[in-house]
Amino acid sequence: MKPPFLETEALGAQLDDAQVRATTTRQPSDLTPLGIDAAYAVQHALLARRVARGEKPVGVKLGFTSLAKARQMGVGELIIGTITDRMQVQDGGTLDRRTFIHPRIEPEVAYLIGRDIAPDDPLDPTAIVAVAPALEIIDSRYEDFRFDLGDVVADNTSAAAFAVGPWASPSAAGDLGNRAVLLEIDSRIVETGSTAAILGDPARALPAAQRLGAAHGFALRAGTILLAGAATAAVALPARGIVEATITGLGRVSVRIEGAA
Ligand code: OOG
Ligand code: MG
Repeated sequence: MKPPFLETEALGAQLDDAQVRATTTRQPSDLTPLGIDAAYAVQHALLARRVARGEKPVGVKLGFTSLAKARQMGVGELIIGTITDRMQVQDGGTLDRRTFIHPRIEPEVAYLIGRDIAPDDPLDPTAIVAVAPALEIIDSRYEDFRFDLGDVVADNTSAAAFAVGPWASPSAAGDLGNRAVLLEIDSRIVETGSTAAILGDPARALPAAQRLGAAHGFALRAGTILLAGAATAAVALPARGIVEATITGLGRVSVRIEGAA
C-alpha cells in the first residue's frame, strides 16, 4: 500500500532537518510502525531534498549484512540506502565531529560497479570493476540511536559519511571471502573481524543490492559505489583522533576526526 503523500513528505522533511541541524528526532514507530514500502518512500523523499540542495548520489549502501550489526541494533533484515558526494570524505581526510549527533564508525568493503545494471539483468560478478577497504560513519537521527526496521529505512539507513581507500582490481584483490579486518583508533585496536561476516562473503553484496534495489527503486549505474555493510559492530566515533580500517591483502583507509571541544 502506498503511504499518503503528505505524510511521506513530512517525515522526509523531519528527518532531513534533524540531519542538517545535527539534532535527534522522534521515531515514527513511537506512533505507528512504518510499513517497508512507506519507509522507502520516506527515504526517497528525504534524498530528494538533499538532491534539491545540490547533492549528487554516488552510490548505495547495504545495512545489517553482518550478524554483529544485526545483533547490535536489534534489526535482522537487509536494508539499502543512498550515499551522496556530500557524505564522502577523502582517504586520510578530516571530519568535523560537530556536524554529527552521536556518530559511530564501522569497517566495510566498497565495490565499484562498472556498468549500468537493469533490475532484471542476470547476476554478473564482472560488473564489479574495483574493490577497496572503506569506513562508514553512521549517525541515526533518532533519539538514543534506537529504531525499528521502518524507522531506520526511512532515515536513509543512518548514512552520514564514508571514506574509500585505494581501489584495487578484483583480480589483484583476489578472493575476499575471509580476510582479517581491523578497526583502530589512534593505532589502538578497537574491533577485529573478518570479511566473512559480510553475508558470509562480501561478493554476495552485489546480488543483494540488485535484489533490494529492484524491489525498492534504487538504480545501479556505471560508477556506483556499493558499500557492502559492516564487518564488525560499530564503535562510537572519538571526539578527535585517527580512525583506520585495514583489510588484509586489500589495504587500509583512514579518517581524522576533529572539531569536538
Ligand atoms: C543502520 C545501518 C547499518 C551496516 O553496515 O550494517 C549499516 C545502523 O546500524 O544504524 O550501515
Ligand atoms: Mg554500514
